[in-house]
Amino acid sequence: FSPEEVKVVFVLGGPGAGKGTQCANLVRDYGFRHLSAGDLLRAEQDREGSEYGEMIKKYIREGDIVPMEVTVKLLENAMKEDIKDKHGKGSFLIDGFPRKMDQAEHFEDTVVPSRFILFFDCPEEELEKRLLNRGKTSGRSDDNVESIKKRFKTFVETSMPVVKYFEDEGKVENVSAVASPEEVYQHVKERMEKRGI
Ligand code: UP5
Ligand code: MG
Repeated sequence: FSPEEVKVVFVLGGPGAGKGTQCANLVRDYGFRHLSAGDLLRAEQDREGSEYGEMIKKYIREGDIVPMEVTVKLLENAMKEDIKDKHGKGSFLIDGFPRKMDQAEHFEDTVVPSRFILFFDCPEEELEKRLLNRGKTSGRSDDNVESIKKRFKTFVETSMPVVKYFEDEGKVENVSAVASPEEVYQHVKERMEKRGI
């Protein structure tokens, strides 16, 4: 994809930080297309005939990161599909990706470099409270105490280094996610404007 025509903002933050919630606001107000890597993986897992279904199921329940080839392919296909009728132009919020260093490098080298990273900062106690609450109705196989602990561990050990890497490049907009969704969104909008979106 051409970096002039295709805008990508990575949306990162711990499990339950509010990535999906805030992306919905940005889609409404800025005309982005929202691509959640987790949602794409869950859809692939449930797709009849998928050769990756069982593998994805196992990784998600264990809070592990699915091998990047699968996730990058799903993202790339969704992006291609979206810009097909738009003369190659598009703006994407890539939610929950990249969460491992190899994914970040591979995507920026082979798909398109990101404009910046929107990072939602939230303490674990708050994340756990939100996820357990959502787990009552979400039906997600990873919204239970055991999987949540594993997701936190993966986030700290594997995904935070990615945020650190982008931070060193001056590409991270850090937003505190501990406030009402409306208040958090006010800060998000400020950061979007600051980055000229
Ligand atoms: N909520 C939201 N904002 C709130 C606020 N300000 N105050 C109070 N409550 C708030 O929100 C979570 C819950 O909190 C909701 O109930 C919401 O109403 C409430 P949500 O917006 O859903 O948060 P989000 O950050 O999107 O949480 P999510 O659980 O989706 O984050 P994860 O990063 O854990 O999940 P994801 O779907 O991205 O990934 C799942 C798994 O897929 C990973 O663990 C991994 O196994 C796999 N995966 C890969 O392998 N590779 C990838 O590249 C991506 C995922
Ligand atoms: Mg989400």
